[in-house]
Amino acid sequence: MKMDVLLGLQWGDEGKGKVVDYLAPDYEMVARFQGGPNAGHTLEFDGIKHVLHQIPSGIFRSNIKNIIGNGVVLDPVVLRKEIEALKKFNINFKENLAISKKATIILPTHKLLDAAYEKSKGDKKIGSTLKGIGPTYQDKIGRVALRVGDMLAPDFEEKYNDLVKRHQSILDYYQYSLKNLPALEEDFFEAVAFFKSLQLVETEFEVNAAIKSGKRVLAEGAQGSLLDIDFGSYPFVTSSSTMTAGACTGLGVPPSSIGEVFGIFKAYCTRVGSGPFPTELFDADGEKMRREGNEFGSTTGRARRCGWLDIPALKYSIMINGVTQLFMMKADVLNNFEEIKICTGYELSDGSITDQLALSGTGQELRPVYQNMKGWNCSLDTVQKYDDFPKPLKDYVVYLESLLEVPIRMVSVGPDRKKTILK
Ligand code: 2SA
Ligand code: MG
Repeated sequence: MKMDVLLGLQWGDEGKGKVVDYLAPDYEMVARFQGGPNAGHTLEFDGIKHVLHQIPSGIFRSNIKNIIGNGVVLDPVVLRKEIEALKKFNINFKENLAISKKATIILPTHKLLDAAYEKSKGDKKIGSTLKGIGPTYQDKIGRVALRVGDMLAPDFEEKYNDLVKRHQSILDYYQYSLKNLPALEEDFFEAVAFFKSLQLVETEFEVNAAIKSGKRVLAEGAQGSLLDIDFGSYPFVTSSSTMTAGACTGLGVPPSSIGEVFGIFKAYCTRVGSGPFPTELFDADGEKMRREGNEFGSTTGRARRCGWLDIPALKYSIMINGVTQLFMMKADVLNNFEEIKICTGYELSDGSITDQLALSGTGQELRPVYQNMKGWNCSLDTVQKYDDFPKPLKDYVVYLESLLEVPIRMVSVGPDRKKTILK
């Protein structure tokens, strides 16, 4: 058996949570391999909306083992709050959630550092979620971070104090106030105590054993490929490997064990935070997408930037991830457009046209070249199967498949589990 991987192909918020929830009945294990509390995965069923940050999206199904892998950066305070918020669902966390002892822990000072670094960048700030992601990964690569396994050792507090001392000297340099630290530390140590009641193991053994024994395993990506630390719009990226290869390093699974790669994309584009976005709209159409799509950050509440679908960007993500099946989300957000645009290439400053995405380091401004398509311009409320789709929407799907050269398996026409149309 192989492990399937599910990832966002744009700048995050493609609807990954909904697709994991939809596919979950086919799986016995769902594993997060990167990112941390910066993620916001939204699942909606039985009229209730749930936003998960660090807990894998398989948690609502009692037959699924959920894994937080070594590639994740974990905030104990946020995890505790997430678990407590789900109390009424009677989830057996001790049984159904396993956390890697090799996952890196986010300290309160990592969050302060995140804010200090952003402040120091002025108008060149990344637009970080301020959850401490960048500084924690920095410490991991710098080989000074604390890991989940360290929490179990008798000298944890000593190690904690050593690292905090380092952080304090950096925060002093940035003249960043530490007045909130004692309150944050109180929450942190309470959460550390709570953490010890959870299942903390070497998850690479669990995941590989599951694959070997024929269980179906799904790796759940967070953020999106265009935010990848290597291939995203650097430096306006997150600090982890958000691609298929990241699922290998973030879980300890060999590349030969990867099966299907599910690429999730929205029928248009959004981005939250700073950085290049070639098809961004600053007009009434962009405003309409934001309103209809309720495009506000599910972790920070920030308004998301909106724009037309970008084919070269999607092709790039499909290439670096080896996507085998596509899932198109939020088609219903485009219900009230008479005309829909698709970016098929970029015009460079010398007038030439390219379809190769290069979001950073070229000094080139990418001016999108658009192809216009007729909008379906009607509600999709009564649609129950692909054959019910209005013709312009079918044309949109078929045209995208021809450009992207990967089949679109499913189209989502609303947030609820039921609003999921198989092709
Ligand atoms: P960070 O906090 O260091 O990872 O930020 C670096 C960049 O990555 C972007 N980023 C995201 N973009 C979209 N969605 C994300 N998750 C939340 C959501 C975000 C929110 O689901 O809506 O609520 O604002 C996410 N996480 C990180 C971030 O905007 C920076 O551009
Ligand atoms: Mg999100």
